[in-house]
Amino acid sequence: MLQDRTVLITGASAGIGEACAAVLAAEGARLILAARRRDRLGALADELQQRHGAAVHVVELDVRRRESVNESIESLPAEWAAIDLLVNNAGLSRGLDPLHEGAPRDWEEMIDTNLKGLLWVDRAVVPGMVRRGAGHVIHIGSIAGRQVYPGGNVYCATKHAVRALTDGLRLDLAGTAVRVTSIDPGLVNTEFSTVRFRGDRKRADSVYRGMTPLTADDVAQAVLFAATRPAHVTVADLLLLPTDQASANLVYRRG
Ligand code: NDP
Ligand code: 8X3
Repeated sequence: MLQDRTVLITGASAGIGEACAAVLAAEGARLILAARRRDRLGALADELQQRHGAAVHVVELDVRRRESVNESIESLPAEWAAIDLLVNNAGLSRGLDPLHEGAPRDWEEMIDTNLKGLLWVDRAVVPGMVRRGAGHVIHIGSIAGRQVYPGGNVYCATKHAVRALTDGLRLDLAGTAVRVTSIDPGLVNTEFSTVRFRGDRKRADSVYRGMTPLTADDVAQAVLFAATRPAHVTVADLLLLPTDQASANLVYRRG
C-alpha cells in the first residue's frame, strides 16, 4: 500500500520520526527525511538504503523558519515533489517549571516549533495534496494535547493547539479526499526528556523510572496502521498509552 509512495517526515533525525522512517521504508515508501541535524539524516538514509533498498532524499530544515520551509518544499526535485503522506512530527519540550517561574525563551521555542513549525509545514505541503486530489497528513500530537499536568503548561498548550489544528484541517479538507490524522502518544522513551531537561540524563531517565514506556517503534506502528487504511477510512485520532500509564497524571511505577 505504501510501495513507491512519497513520504515527508519532519523530525526524522531521532526518536519517533526516525522510527517512522524505518517502518515506512520497510513497506517500500520513498522517504524525504527532514530535520536540522543533517549528519544524522545522512547516516539514517545510508542505513535505510542498505537495509531496504529505500529511495531517500535528505532535507536539512528548521521548521521554525517559514521561508526556509517554503523554499525547501518548493525546491524539491520533480521526482520528490508529489508528497503522498506527511508525518508532521518535529517537536520538543523545554523545562517543567511552574508557569509563573517559566522561561519565556523556552515557551517561544516550543510555540515556534510545535505549533508554528507544524503550521508552516502543513501550509507548504497540503496545497499540492489538494491539487492532486489525494494525500494524508499525520500530526504527532500527544496525550498532552488532551490533558494537562503540573509544569506542562506551555508544552501542553502547544499540543492542545495541534489537536485543534488537526480537527480544523480535517474540516477544511472535507471533500478533497485528503485525510487528516493525529497520533497522540503517552510516554515514549526517546531523546524527548533529555531535550526537555537540556542533557540532564539522570532527570530524563527518572521520567521512565519503574514503568515500561512506549518505544518509538510502537508509535511508528500506529502511524503505519493509520497510513495503510483504505482510502475511504480516516483514523481521525489515536491515543496510544503505555499500559503502565492511565492518564497524563497517573503512571504506575514499580518500586
Ligand atoms: P526526539 O527528541 O527524540 O526527536 C525530536 C525530533 O524533532 C528530532 O528529530 C529533532 O531533530 C526534531 N526537531 C526538533 N526541533 C526541530 C526544528 N526546529 N526543526 C526541525 N526538526 C526539529 O523526540 P520524539 O521523537 O519523542 O518527539 C517527536 C514528536 O513526538 C514531538 O512532536 C513530540 O512532542 C511528540 N511526542 C513525544 C512523546 C514522548 O514521550 N517522547 C509523547 C507524545 C508526543 P533535530 O534536532 O535534528 O532538528
Ligand atoms: C510527551 C508526553 O506526557 O511528557 O508529549 O507530555 S508527556
